[in-house]
Amino acid sequence: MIYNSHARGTLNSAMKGSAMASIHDQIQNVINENAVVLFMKGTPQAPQCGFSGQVVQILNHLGVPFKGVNVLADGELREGIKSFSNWPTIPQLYVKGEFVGGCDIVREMFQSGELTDQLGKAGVPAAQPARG
Ligand SMILES: N[C@@H](CCC(=O)N[C@@H](CS)C(=O)NCC(=O)O)C(=O)O
Repeated sequence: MIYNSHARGTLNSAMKGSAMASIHDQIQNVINENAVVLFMKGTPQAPQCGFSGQVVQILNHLGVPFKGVNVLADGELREGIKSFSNWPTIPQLYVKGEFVGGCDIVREMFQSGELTDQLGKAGVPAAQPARG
């Protein structure tokens, strides 16, 4: 009985590990295939959280095409993106496969002009300057 329960626990945790690996693979594929990816709550057209909405507004203001990934559509994705990035919250912005940050970081980088610079260096020119 004790042995069986231990075996079941081991199997469950192995299954959880493999589901997480699969989610991480899916996340890696999305960020490989799209220069700018925003993991967010809701969609770019209808954000379901103010923090996600702010990052959408900034990217739209800069004229940056991006892929929005709605983490509310999938609980495993919502947790998987946190462990993938080692970042506890959503939204999360990726540019050319690199984690940029969440709402606070993106907003600060936008205000300083650093976001436009980083996008330009990554070959994703913004349509409008950050200041002006
Ligand atoms: N200070 C954060 C704000 C984002 C935040 O606090 N997000 C929360 C509430 S939307 C979150 O993702 N919590 C974990 C969860 O909902 O799974 C940032 O700069 O991005």
